[in-house]
Amino acid sequence: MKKVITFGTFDIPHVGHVKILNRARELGDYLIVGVSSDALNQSKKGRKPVYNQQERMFLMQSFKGVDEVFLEESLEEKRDYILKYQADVLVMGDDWQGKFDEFKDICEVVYLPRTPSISTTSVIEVVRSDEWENK
Ligand code: C2G
Repeated sequence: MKKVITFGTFDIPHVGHVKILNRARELGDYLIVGVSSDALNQSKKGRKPVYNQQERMFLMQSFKGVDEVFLEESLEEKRDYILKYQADVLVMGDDWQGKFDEFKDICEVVYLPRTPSISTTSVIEVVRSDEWENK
């Protein structure tokens, strides 16, 4: 069985998230998702996620095609997570292009193109703006 692993915050799940998960799943038979903890997100992006880690893990578990979910507590532990979950492929969006090449000794590393024009930040901005209220 070919296992695929991917990581992310997946806050306010959107089309870009679903697309990368679907494409990741197609690269193997079993998809494992490391969901960034609230603390990791705070240190990485300087803000609290809208949905907390339990909610984000629950949402990811509910996605068709996601077989297993765990909490990613530190960016530095990627190698340990890949080994622990015996992943054959690491998938990340191409905003991370080249950043995880160091793991090519233990798994295949694949960067998939991000879906254009959508992000958690842009959803927050649109909902906050008058533009949305007047739609
Ligand atoms: N993504 C995408 N298209 C978008 C937005 C996001 O393909 N329009 C992908 C990202 O490239 C990433 C995944 O969806 O692979 C999750 O995105 P984020 O929640 O923004 O996660 P990120 O902050 O990139 O966290 O250990 C690494 C981090 O946990 C990755």
